[in-house]
Amino acid sequence: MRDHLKVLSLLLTVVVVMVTAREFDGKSSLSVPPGDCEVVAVSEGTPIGSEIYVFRLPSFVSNVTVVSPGEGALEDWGVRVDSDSGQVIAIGRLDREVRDWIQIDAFITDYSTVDAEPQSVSVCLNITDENDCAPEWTMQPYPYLAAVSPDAPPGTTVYQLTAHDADLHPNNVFSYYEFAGRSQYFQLDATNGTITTRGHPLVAGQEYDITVMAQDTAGNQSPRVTVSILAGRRPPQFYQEQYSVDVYENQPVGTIVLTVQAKSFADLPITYSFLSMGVADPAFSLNGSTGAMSVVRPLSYDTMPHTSYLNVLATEQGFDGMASIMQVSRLIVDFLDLLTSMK
Ligand SMILES: *[C@@H]1O[C@H](CO)[C@@H](O)[C@H](O)[C@H]1NC(C)=O
Ligand SMILES: *[C@@H]1O[C@H](CO)[C@@H](O)[C@H](O)[C@H]1NC(C)=O
Ligand SMILES: *[C@@H]1O[C@H](CO)[C@@H](O)[C@H](O)[C@H]1NC(C)=O
Ligand SMILES: *[C@@H]1O[C@H](CO)[C@@H](O)[C@H](O)[C@H]1NC(C)=O
Ligand SMILES: [Ca+2]
Ligand SMILES: [Ca+2]
Repeated sequence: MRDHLKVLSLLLTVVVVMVTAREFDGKSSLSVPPGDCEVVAVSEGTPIGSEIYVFRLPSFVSNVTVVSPGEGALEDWGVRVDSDSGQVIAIGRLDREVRDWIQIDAFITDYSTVDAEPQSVSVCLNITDENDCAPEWTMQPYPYLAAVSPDAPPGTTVYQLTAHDADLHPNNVFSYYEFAGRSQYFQLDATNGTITTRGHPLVAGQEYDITVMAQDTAGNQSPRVTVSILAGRRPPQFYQEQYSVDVYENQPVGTIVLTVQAKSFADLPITYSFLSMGVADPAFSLNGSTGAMSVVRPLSYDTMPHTSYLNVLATEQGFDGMASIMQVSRLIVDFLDLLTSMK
C-alpha cells in the first residue's frame, strides 16, 4: 500500500474569488511634518480622558474649530477637541499600530476683537509605541506540518518557526519557547525559531508533536501552536485549505483566476493536474508547474454550469507516490451582476 499513490484523504474545498480592488489599509504615514505643525509626542498607552494638548486661546471669548480631519474621523481615532477650552482629549485607545500620526488642523476665532479673523493652527500628534502587541505566527501553510527522515543526523533542520510582533524596536523583540513536546528528540533555537534534530533515532511513521509559543520581553505571548513532525515521508500540503472565487463571465481567455500551490516536504518540484473525478470543466486549464488555473474558452453564465468542482492533484516529482488532492469549486457569475454591483 505504501508504495502506491498515497493521497491525502482530506478533501479541501477551494472557491475561486476574484479580487477587484484592494482596500487601502488606512494607516497614516509618519512623514516629515509641515513647518507650521507643532509636533507633540503622545504615548499610545495614554489613559482615556487624559489631556493630550491644549490649543492656546487668546481670550476667554475665543474658540477653536477643527477643520481637518472631520469630527467623526477624529473621534474614531480616539481624539476629541473641546471647542471652548481648546483641550485635545484622548477619548479612546490611541493605537500606534493602526495610526502613528494624527494631524489636527483648526482655526481659532477671537470674538473679543472687532474683526474676528480666524487664525489657522495645526498640531501633529506623534503616537509613540508601547509594548502592547504579542508576537503573531507567520508560518505557512496551516496546519504546521513537517517531515524528517527517521535516521536524520543531529542538527538537521526540521521546521522554521516565524512570527511577527507589530510593535517597534525594542518592544518587538521576542523569543521562541517549547511549551510541551519531544525535547529529547528535537531542539528549538529560542532566538531564530529553528527546530532541529538531536540525533536520537526516531520511530518511522510516528508523529512527534511539539507545542511552541513566542513571547516578547514584556511577557506578551503568542497563541500556543503545535508543529507535527512525521518521521518519514509526507505528501505535499496545499497552502490553503479553502479558496473562494467568483469568476465573472466576461473574464477573457487567458485570465488566471486562481493559483493553487502546495508545499513539498522534500523540497522537490511539484506538478499540478486536474483529476477527472468531478464534472469535467473544459473552460479552465491548469499550468502543471505553476498551479495557475486559467480561462481557456469564453465563459457564459447562460450556457455553462454555474458551479463546478474540480479536483487538483499535487504530485512530487521524483518522489514516487507522494500526492495530495484538493477540490476546487468555481462559480461563474453573471456579468450583469457585476455591472449592478459596480453602480
Ligand atoms: C465657535 O466658532 C464658530 C465659528 O468659527 C461658531 O460657529 C461656533 O458657534 C463657536 N462655538 C462656540 C461654542 O462659541
Ligand atoms: C515620533 O516619536 C518617535 C519616538 O519618540 C521619534 O523617534 C520620532 O522621531 C518622532 N517623529 C517625529 C516626526 O517627530
Ligand atoms: C539558528 O541558530 C543556530 C545557532 O543557535 C544556527 O546553527 C542556525 O543556523 C540558525 N538558523 C537560522 C535559520 O538562522
Ligand atoms: C506555465 O507557466 C510558466 C510560467 O509562467 C510558463 O513558462 C509555461 O509556459 C506555462 N505552461 C503552460 C503549459 O502554459
Ligand atoms: Ca511586543
Ligand atoms: Ca505598540
